[in-house]
Amino acid sequence: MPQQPIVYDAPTPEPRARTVEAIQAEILERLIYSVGKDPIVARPHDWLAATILAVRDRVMDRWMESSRETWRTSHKRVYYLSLEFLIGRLMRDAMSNVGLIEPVRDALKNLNVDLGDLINLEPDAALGNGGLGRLAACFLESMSSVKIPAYGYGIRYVHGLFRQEMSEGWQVELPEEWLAHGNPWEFERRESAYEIGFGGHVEPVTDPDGTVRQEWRPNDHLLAVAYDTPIVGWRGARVNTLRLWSAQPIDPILLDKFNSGDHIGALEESARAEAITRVLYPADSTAAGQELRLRQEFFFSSASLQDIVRRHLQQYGDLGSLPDKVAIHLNDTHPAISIAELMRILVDDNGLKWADAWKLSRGVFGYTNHTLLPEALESWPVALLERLLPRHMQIIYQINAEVLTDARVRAKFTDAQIANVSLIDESGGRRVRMGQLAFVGSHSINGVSALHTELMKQTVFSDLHKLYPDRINNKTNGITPRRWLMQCNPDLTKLISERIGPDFLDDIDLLKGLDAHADDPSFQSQFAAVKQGNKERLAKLIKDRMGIVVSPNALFDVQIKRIHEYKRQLLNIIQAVALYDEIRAHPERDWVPRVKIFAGKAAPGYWNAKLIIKLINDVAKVINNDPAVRGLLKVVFLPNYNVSLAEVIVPAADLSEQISTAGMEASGTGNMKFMANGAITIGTMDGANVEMHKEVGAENIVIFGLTTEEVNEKRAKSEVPRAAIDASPRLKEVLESIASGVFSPDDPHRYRDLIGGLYDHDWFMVARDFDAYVAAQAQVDAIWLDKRRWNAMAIRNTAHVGFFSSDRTIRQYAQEIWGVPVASS
Ligand code: 26V
Repeated sequence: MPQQPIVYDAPTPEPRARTVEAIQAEILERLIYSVGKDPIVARPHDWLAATILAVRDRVMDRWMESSRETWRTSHKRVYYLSLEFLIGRLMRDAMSNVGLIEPVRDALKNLNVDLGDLINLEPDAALGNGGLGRLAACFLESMSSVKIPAYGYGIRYVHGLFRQEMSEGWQVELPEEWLAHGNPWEFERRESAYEIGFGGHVEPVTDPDGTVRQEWRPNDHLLAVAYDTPIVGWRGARVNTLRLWSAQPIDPILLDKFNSGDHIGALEESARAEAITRVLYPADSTAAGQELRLRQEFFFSSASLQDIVRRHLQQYGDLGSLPDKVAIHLNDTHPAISIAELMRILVDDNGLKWADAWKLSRGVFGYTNHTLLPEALESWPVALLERLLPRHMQIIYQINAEVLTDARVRAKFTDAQIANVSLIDESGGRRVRMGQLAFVGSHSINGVSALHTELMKQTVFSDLHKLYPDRINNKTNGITPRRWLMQCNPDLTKLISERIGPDFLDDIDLLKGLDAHADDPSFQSQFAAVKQGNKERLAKLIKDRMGIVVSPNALFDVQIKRIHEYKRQLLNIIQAVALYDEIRAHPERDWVPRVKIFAGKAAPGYWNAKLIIKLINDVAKVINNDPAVRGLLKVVFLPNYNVSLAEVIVPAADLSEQISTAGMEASGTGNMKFMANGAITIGTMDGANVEMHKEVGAENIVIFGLTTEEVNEKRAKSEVPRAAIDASPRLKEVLESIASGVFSPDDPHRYRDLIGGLYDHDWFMVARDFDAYVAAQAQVDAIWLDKRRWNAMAIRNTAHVGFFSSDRTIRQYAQEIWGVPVASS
């Protein structure tokens, strides 16, 4: 039985009025009474805070109603556990989803404040590295939009992803301060605080009935305090909660020490606790294996699990109904320790039998894998887990014993197969493999594109897939069309509405109606005019930030994403150098003017990635200042890539670079954002590009390069790339020029090793895909010169993006993994 009677129909005030006058009055009221500023002296940040508070008020009533409805109806709740939520700005998103942009704009105008200025002032919530974190943010918005009762759980990092600046072309990292002016979106919930333990020992305790329980006695404790942010869906369909945990000491001041005069020592515990949620780890492709990272993972997993179990018991009174009422999703393995923590809560704290607990637990968890890169697969030294989480280590051993027995007895696995499925990696020092833990503890394991899911079955999880063949499934990623089309490209949204009517705003598949207009010259010129306007805006940003003048008439060729060798920014910049050589050698040809635009951050410890940024900047300096180029080619590296910058670049792109080595990009989601905004993709058959090729049709995408099988073959043969280089005089010349210091006269050997790697092993197939890439770029030029063809292709890309809406993805998760009913669109 529920522990407390819950009142569902308590009175609430009337919802806030939405007229311009009411909003204007409230912004003023908030400015004076909540921000504490006289309008005469208020600074832009004060107006921003007041406006956010007024908008937030208009989300509150729906927030409470959403929550009450879930209690009233006993619907199943989804909990999305993610160490990253790369949200970006929230104000425009919230205003747009509840239809407040115009009244707020007018209200502010009456107060002599420009809404656009305020929008640009809001800091990005950059609590994520890249694709995985941004996907979590799109999913939150979609879960609200398709009316799924859901919570996002994560960490309230004081510092999000570092700010990137350039110093003589090198990346430098600076701390990011998104909370410097406070955060009007969040509600601190001091009453929702949980104790989190670390270390100590495990004690067997005999209960009065003679059963023996294991009890974990941690020797180190801290508090997890909840901060809630409302996430409103399209047309206010539902408001869900993003609950981020902040670490705080249990005793903020150690009074003994304080009273004995050791004022600094008295604050030690406070500093130690707060360190856990101070900073986001900035690497997204190498598991750093640091203790603080494991502490972060357990801290947020334990707080979330305690919160979920408390809420469930409060409403339902028993744990047997957990899988019927609760779905917990693990966004990669980062929260995988949750599996052991739930077992501990069920068995040790609540006295369930192991087998019953295991069944409940597996019924609750689902796990998504986001990368197959071996260096990114998390594993923790057994000794570290034993020291930090001794009871969890015991539980992991027990889970492993059962899995291995099953493998040996039922599936007759060989020793090699046993070693593959074991949760313990014995190849080096002994380590716990979090992917294996997440797999065996979940009823569903999914990949993020069709190709990636197949590769999961063939590679890292091949033997686990044999043991449990019905668990792996695919859920191709998606993006929210609200942020990535309607909000970031209002002119295109308006144009589409005028042409096919506004119903696509609620049913994105209706964009297919644009197909019928793709060859219509008048629609083509309107579509191109919108693109031109967006390019002018980006050209201005480039001029303002970099002092580089680019022509909005040139082809905007864009690659924006984390810098990684497998993403092959190197291939792109090498092609730029080849083009530079050609333009100078054949000035008489009909060259298509191009602007190559790059942006992205490198992990601070990833040397080659940082060197690639420097190379792009070195090449840019030479090309942009060479009069022989006559402005036909410009190279721009825009610093500090983030969600807000993407929102300006994506609508202005003509060409979307999705050129990863086949088999290495799990899905990509940037590819989908460009597609929505009418860019043409040049890409390999990798990740979700494969499905884009299918959705948009082969004639509307430019595909090149080795396939996954071909890459594997070449790697297996340890084939040396020298033949490919020798066969391509163009490539040879470019590589020699870069390696010999043509672009780095101040340090001629700077790129010797980077380029040497291409001769040596060329793991990422840069050399072997080069000629195919150049040919594909020539094809792009030819299409560009045929404006009608280009425009038709661009329009068809927008028309066929519907499949890549995260609403579709989320509906599939709901139906096929979480067991949650969803309304169709
Ligand atoms: C791994 C690690 C390793 C430990 C240190 C911190 C850290 C942080 C993140 C990651 C996982 C990164 C995996 C990732 O972002 N994968 C991307 O996921 C996207 C969404 O599914 C997908 O579109 C991209 O192709 C994939 O690279």
